[in-house]
Amino acid sequence: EEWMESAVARDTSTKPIVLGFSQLGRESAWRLANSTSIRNAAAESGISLVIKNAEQSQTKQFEAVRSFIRQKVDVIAIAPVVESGWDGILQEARDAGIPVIIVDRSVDVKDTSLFVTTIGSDFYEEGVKAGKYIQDRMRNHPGLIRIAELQGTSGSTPSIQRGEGFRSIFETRADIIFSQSAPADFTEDNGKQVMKEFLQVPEDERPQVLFAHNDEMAFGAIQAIEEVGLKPGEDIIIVSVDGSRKALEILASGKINAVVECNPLLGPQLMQATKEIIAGRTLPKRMVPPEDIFTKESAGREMYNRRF
Ligand code: GYE
Repeated sequence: EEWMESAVARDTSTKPIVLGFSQLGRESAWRLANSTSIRNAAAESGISLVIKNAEQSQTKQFEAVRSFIRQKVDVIAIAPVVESGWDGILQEARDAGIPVIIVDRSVDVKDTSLFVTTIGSDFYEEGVKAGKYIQDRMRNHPGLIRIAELQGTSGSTPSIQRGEGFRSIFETRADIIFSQSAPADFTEDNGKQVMKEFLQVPEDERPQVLFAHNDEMAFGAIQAIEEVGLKPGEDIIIVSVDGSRKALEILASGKINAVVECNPLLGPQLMQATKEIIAGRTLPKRMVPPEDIFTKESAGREMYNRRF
């Protein structure tokens, strides 16, 4: 009898932690690197990972969370596609007694005790960095400066906060106008399409600056700019966010002028947090990885270090 009990006890203590992760989609190199980082870190730390991809649908994310609840996973992680609408589903997880970690983007809920912690970047600061670069780059430019903006997914934290951080730099500048701004969902195709529309204005109304909320939209925009016979990086100064290797290569070639880093390699921190929750430790409410900005000078050096 006794040995049986201890056998059961030992089995329980060596049973791997099960983590259910609702990833929001596959729209960018950033996202693919984020998923890979989480898969690798889970394997390395002996955590059993169940990952579901929601293809940009919040409803699918709800379904994923409900399936994790039915499977009785130990911890749920969510990379939320948009900020709003999470109160109910997080309550369902709480009722089931399963702790939730928010990864990458944020949720906007009344009761922040519905999640343990958020692991992700300071997107407002990324916008500030992009704005400061443009301010400096355009400091000797005479007359009005028209800025076009390719936003990410509407209602997503990085799009909201990158936009706000960027604008905060130009609040007192009457010579800077945001002439065009529209969402392009963080994808290359939409970036190209929306930029094409932006360029269908009289020549003297074209933007001199483009702020793309991620690299892929900048890649699409570069094609659109070249198709109307303009030089990206010269006729239109371009800043993007993320810092994939491809973006740094294009930065080195001069068609993008600056890339603000956004770190997708959140896997190790997520596994660490998962283990600490299971061990009953208290975590800070927010964990932010350090990030930089790349320019033509640093791109050549940095691109070989990129892991995505
Ligand atoms: O910048 C973009 C991706 O949420 C930080 O989502 C992430 C953003 C990233 O599609 O490329």
